[in-house]
Amino acid sequence: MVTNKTFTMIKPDGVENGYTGAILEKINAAGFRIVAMKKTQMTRNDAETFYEVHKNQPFFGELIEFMTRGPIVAAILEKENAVEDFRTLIGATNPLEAAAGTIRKLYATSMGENAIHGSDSDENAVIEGNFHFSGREMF
Ligand code: 3AN
Repeated sequence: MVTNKTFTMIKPDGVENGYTGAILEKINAAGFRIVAMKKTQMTRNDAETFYEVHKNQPFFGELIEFMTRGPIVAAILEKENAVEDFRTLIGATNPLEAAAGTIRKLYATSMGENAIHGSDSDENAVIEGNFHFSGREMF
């Protein structure tokens, strides 16, 4: 099912480094509508649940430490072809491989601390959006 929605988090490094405003401007300029948004901090349990698919990866412990160490900005975004277009806007997981002008090229520091998350499918966008927001927070 194509929902025209995706889910994003500005990760703790992006917030700590003061890039929240600049990243939101790029998201707006690319034509995404902010359906829901909040600044919050994930608990260990939140992060372990959110990233459960990665639990057997060697970087899982590092990922959980990182994602819980400070505030994030979580948002649901809407645009035609949202999931794919947002993945293009943020760039490759490894900022060294991210295309020029992408959010990760501009604001990420490493493969682990890569500034922003974007859902990788319509199905995951719904799961991830529902993880962070209730129906009455989505407009
Ligand atoms: P993406 O966020 O581009 O979809 P995934 O889903 O493969 O990438 O990985 C989820 C998160 O796990 C990444 N955003 C990154 O923070 C972290 N991660 C992925 N690969 C590595 C790695 N080799 N070393 C450290 N952290 C990693």
